[in-house]
Amino acid sequence: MGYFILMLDQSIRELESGSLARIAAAESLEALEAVRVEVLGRKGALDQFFKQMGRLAPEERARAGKLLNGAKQTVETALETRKRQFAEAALHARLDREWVDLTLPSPGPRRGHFHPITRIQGELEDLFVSMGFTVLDGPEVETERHNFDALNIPRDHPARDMQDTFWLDGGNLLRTHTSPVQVRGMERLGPPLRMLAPGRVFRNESVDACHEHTFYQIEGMMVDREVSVAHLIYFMKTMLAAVFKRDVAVRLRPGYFPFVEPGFELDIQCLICGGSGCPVCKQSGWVEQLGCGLVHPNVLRAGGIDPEEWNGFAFGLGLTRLAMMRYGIDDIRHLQGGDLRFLEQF
Ligand code: 2NL
Repeated sequence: MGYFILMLDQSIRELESGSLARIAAAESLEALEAVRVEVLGRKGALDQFFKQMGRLAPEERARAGKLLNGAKQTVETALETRKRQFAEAALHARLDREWVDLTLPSPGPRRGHFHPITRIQGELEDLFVSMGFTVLDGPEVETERHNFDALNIPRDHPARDMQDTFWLDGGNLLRTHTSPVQVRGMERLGPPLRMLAPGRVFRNESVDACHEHTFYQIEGMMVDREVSVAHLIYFMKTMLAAVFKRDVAVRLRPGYFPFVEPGFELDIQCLICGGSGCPVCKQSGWVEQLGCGLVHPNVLRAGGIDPEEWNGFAFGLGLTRLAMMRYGIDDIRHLQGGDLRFLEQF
């Protein structure tokens, strides 16, 4: 065996062991690829050796060829093995990140909750039922008689306009207040009576921060033999104390509603500033809360009740306004928008 072939043997072995060391030390797929290109690639180190084989004698060429092929195999196998190690390490890292503890107790089903307006309505229903009132329901599509005529609202009253009322084909309408429920209540229950009429009402007006075309009202009425404004004030104070969960000071101002006489606007002392003046009460110390009064004799008569023998008080208020006051909400559209991120706060 000549000197040249000995040198060739040694170089091949050195290339092989050098490559294996670099593969073992490689820390990335890129580093492995660099080794592959340098050693196994076209014009790579092994290729250079193969090219020199032509200069060898035939039997030496066979031996060197075997050696070279062996080195090539060894390096290829080492590359594959190291690549697989990388893949397994990546998989283990992922599994470490993504583990799930199957023994953890379940968080349970997510519980829903009532809309703030529904909650206030439910609380008021419970309170008035505890004071002897019956909660009534009625149709949202009403007759002109129940919504207007029976309530002593004149035929030329602006509330009957196209602008204020959604009129339907055939002369019916979407109720503009829950009063028609109380008209039906007078007819059905007869005196003496105490009733509460919560519900959805509709007004044909444009929507802004304070107005919706659809909103919620609660009305109530008590009819007996000698009902006075003192009774009215007692029930209103009891109701407002329950809603705001504290005693509230109230004041009455004269107010006009065709269905009551006398009629009042009832204000509460501002809950934000305590009456000293702030933006919510527009510096007046008082916030308008509801309308009320003694039921007009014409309305009692329209409900089949003799005003010579019976009288009563009635009141009406917007549930939306009440909810906004109680929760400090400044835009009515939040309450009706249906965005759970907002509603879940209450
Ligand atoms: C308001 C004012 C009010 C009534 C509603 C009523 C109903 C009948 C007879 C007499 Cl059947 N009165 N309801 C009385 C006074 C005021 O509502 O501003 N509501 C939001």
